[in-house]
Formats: sequence, C-alpha cells, structure tokens
Amino acid sequence: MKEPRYLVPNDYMADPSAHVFEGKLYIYPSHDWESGVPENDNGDHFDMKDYHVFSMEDIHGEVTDHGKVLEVKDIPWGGRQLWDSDVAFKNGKYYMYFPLKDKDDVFRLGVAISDKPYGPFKAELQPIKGSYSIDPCLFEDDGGHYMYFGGIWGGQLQCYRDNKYLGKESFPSDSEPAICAKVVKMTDDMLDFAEEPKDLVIVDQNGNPLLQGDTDRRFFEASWMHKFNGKYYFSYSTGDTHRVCYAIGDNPYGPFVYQGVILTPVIGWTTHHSIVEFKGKWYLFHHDSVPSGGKTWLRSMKVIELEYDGDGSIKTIIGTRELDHALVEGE
Ligand code: FUB
Repeated sequence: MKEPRYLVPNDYMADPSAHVFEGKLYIYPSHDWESGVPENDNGDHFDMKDYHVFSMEDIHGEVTDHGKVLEVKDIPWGGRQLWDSDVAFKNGKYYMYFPLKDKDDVFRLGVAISDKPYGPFKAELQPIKGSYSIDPCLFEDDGGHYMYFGGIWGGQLQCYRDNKYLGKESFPSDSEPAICAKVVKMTDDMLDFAEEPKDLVIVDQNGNPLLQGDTDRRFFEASWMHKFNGKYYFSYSTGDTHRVCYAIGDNPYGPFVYQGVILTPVIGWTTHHSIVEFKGKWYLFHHDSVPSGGKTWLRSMKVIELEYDGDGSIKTIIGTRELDHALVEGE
C-alpha cells in the first residue's frame, strides 16, 4: 500500500489508535462532528461526545463500523470532550482508556471495560486516581502494560509539575528543558497507576534534553509506542509545528534519543497517528482535514504503509500540506 487510503468516507473520525486483536485490525478513533463550538487554542471546538470502533480483516478490505461503543452521557464523572482513546487487552478483557474533562473542566483519564474488542465498553465510576491531561496510549511489554500520556495547551499538561495540579498554566522558558510526556506502569488489574507517572525524556544526539523552544522537535501531544527489532520507538506530535516525530530508547521508560520526522504536516491543525504491524507489514494510521475542506475540527482517518531503512530508521511520509497545497484555500 503506497498510497494512503481514507477509511470512513461517510463520517469524521480522527486520532486513530490501531491494534491487532483476534487476528483482525481494530481502530479506535475520536468521533468528530460539527458541534458549532468556536475554535480556540484550548481546543474547545473538539467537543466529541462518543466513540465508534472499526475493524478490518484486510488492509485493502471492507471497514466494519461496530457502532457507538461509549458516550459521555454514560460516564458518571464526565463533563465534556472525549478526545483520543486507546484500548489494551489483558486476561480476556478489553480496556478502553480515554481523556475527558470532568465536571470542573479538568481533563482526567478514564477506563471502560468490555469482553469484546468491538465493545460496547462500560465506564468505571471514577477516573483513574492521579490521572490528568490527555491522549493515553497503552503499550504491552514483557513486564506488563505501560501508559504514555499528556498534551500541552488544550491538553493541560502545562498545569502540572511533579504530578501535582498547579491550578494555572506554567511553561518553561524557551531555553529550559521541554515539558515531557508521561509514562506510568499500570496495576495488574489495569484500573490504576502502579506508580507515580514519570517524565519521558527525549534527548538530542549529544544526550541533552530537547528544549521548550525547540518547537520542531519537542513533545506536544499524541504519544504512541511500538517496538521494532528490540528497540522502543516513542512517536508524538509536535503540535504547533504540525509534525509527527520519533525517538528511540532501550526500555519503556527511556530516555529516548530523537531521530526524525515520520509525517510532515497534514491539512488541518492537528496531526495524530498510531503505528501497527499487520500481516507482516507496518502501517501508519493518521488523519487530515482534506475531505472536510480544511476544517480542523472535522478530520478523516487514513492509513498508509510505513517503511524502515536497514538501520531501523523510519522513512519520512509526506503529509497532505506538501502534497496538496491547492486542495484548501488559505492552507
Ligand atoms: O482530537 C482531540 C485532540 O486533537 C487529540 O486528543 C489530540 O491529540 C489532537 O489530535
């Protein structure tokens, strides 16, 4: 598959988290819609209310919509904005992790459970204790499951230091180390953090942490973790510079050494992805706003093959901004 394929032409689906469960590809996206909420830097225009699950038996084949699997109205602690989710499997159960603002408008991470990869999922009564910010990604390694999470600006990560809520925003200066994504091991029952979340530090080739002012490379949101040839690949969005980048480490906690760009900017403000191996090939699931004519809050998910060079580096994929300047006026 050398050309990208849009997966759900009749609706808007973003932030796709893809996994192989029971021999099929399952995709867990955010469900964009025209809410009418005005656009701002906090992302209030991403006012999503439910999730659907999709599956595919073949990357070129039919995409099955399993329908609505979880709604804000069924989450007892919920306020607004169901953003990027992810799903993990353990001991016969599927655990969906999701960010949602609580009734005080503070993002928390929730968990909902199903016996099937396609749901429906039933939410726990409370968010995960000690959780905050957005974009949970679950990764299984020999020693158990790890969650990667966080996002600055609308994702509220800048409102925390040492896992404590500051009650206000606080950004480092441009010459200080960048705000980090977080990594935490999950408890055996998958419902809690087994430890205090730790900083996921990304360093340059000299071992120095990336700086807050290094906006082309520093972490913004959209964590993903995958393993290739025994190495740990942490990938993420740089947000306001609109790239998907990656860094490599020797263990799930890092540190991770910055490597390069996986995906150059797409049409639409956000860029978000997941990486999965299916039937012997690797794929990049991502989204852009081409089908909506450039509306940032109406995104469409797509998939393209991802390739590695012989040394394990990922070949850069060109996003729709470079390919399709003419598609959307003003982009
Ligand atoms: O979909 C809402 C937010 O936009 C996600 O949580 C971010 O990663 C960005 O894609």
